[in-house]
Amino acid sequence: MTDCIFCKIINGDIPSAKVYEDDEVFAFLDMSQVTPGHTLVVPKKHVENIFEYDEDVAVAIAKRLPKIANAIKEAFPEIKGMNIVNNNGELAYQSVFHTHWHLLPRYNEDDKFA
Ligand code: DGP
Repeated sequence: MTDCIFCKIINGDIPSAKVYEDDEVFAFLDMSQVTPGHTLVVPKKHVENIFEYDEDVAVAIAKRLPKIANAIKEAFPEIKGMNIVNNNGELAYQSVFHTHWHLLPRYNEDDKFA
């Protein structure tokens, strides 16, 4: 989709700090870095949110989450846990309408990042 920020990131038209890429999935650091290593995992196919997923998109994301979570944990050895969050629809705080999964690393005393 031409006016989608995340499609532009996937295509390399907007720079990003890439964490992972294969033929179906792209992952990059969220610009807000709620905690260090905060990553967004997105399907390359433009899908607005969970209400539009087909099984291929669901499987593509689900299959990669553990691998990407472990890669982030390796890069940030102080990680002690991780929240995985997916907002769907404006009312649910979705602000970019290309579906994405937030991987939010948790650290001891990470309220200091708030
Ligand atoms: P959500 O509220 O769940 O739709 O989260 C959207 C996230 O996308 C938000 O945490 C900030 C991030 N974001 C928006 N635009 C960009 C961008 O151009 N680059 C990067 N790296 N992140 C972005």
